[in-house]
Amino acid sequence: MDLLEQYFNSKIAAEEKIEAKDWMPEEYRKTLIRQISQHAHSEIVGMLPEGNWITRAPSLKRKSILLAKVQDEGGHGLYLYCAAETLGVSREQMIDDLLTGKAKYSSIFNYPAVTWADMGAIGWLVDGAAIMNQVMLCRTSYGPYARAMVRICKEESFHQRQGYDILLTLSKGTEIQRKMAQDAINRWWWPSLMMFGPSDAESTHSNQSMAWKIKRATNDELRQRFVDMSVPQVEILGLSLPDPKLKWNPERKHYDYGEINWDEFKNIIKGNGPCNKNRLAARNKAHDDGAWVREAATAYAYKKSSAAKSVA
Ligand code: FAQ
Repeated sequence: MDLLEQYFNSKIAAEEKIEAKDWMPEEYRKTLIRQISQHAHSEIVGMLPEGNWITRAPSLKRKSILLAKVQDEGGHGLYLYCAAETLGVSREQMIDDLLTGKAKYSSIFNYPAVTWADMGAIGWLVDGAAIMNQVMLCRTSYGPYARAMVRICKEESFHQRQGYDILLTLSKGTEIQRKMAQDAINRWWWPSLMMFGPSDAESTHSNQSMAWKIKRATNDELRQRFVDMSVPQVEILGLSLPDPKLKWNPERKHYDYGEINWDEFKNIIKGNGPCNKNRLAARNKAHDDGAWVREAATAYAYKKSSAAKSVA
């Protein structure tokens, strides 16, 4: 092991952050580019299921809250693309990988949001799962990623509360509203558990990412924490989680839960989920429709820099 690698390892061991200009192993760089860009893509594609409901929100107040939430997700995507750029990958390359279907994004965003109650379930469960995963990332070893996560987590907490508030309102409403809330929870619960990734035994990257302190907890540990957190919350709603095997285990001091449908997860990751094609088509259309904005901004920047040069 050469001196540079020894120094890198000693920084990781001492809980010091690795910064953009520091030497790092090529595999560490590649792992971060993969994870951060997938994370950024998830935020951007994640705007679509909720964005679809902005025009149909049931009141002006709900509409403004949802609009702010969806904008926040766009902002998260942009911080994360910036964090990934510090590792030497270009924004164009990352976007191209997303638009051509080469890059992954979170499986969860390939499910449809079919009723207003889904806005509640997404906020409560999807943002809740995202926070569970992202709180540990505030302590990730790469400085720019860790710092981006601090702000993102603060915003995600508001997102989770707004989702829970939607479900709480529906749960106190008419019988039809309660049913709508329960139906949304039934549809989003299992896909939310899949967000944490494959089981530890199946996870390709966990061991190395834990050793480098990119990940600070394993997929199964985070999934268990999420289950344990969700059970008392669903009880307050007076609703239930769709898992007959969910049961407190006094020895483990955790809830046991049923088997995740990993075939469904793998199928979605391969691009065959209910909305994969639709999501990519929407992102490609937005990219094409926005071409004139990018061209105008580039032309303006060029004009400004040539004007500055001629003055000089
Ligand atoms: N979906 O070895 P592992 C949000 C892939 S943000 C699709 O365990 P790793 C906010 C994985 O990439 C949600 N693919 O991988 C919001 C790998 O494939 P590869 C996103 C998945 O990286 C809310 C392969 O399986 N959050 O929701 C998934 O160590 C509401 C093997 O897996 C982040 O991205 C999946 N669920 O652990 C926005 C957080 N799981 O790359 C809008 C940062 C795994 O070898 C509305 N990411 N894969 O081809 C992470 O913490 C990690 O990357 C994990 C996966 C935990 C997701």
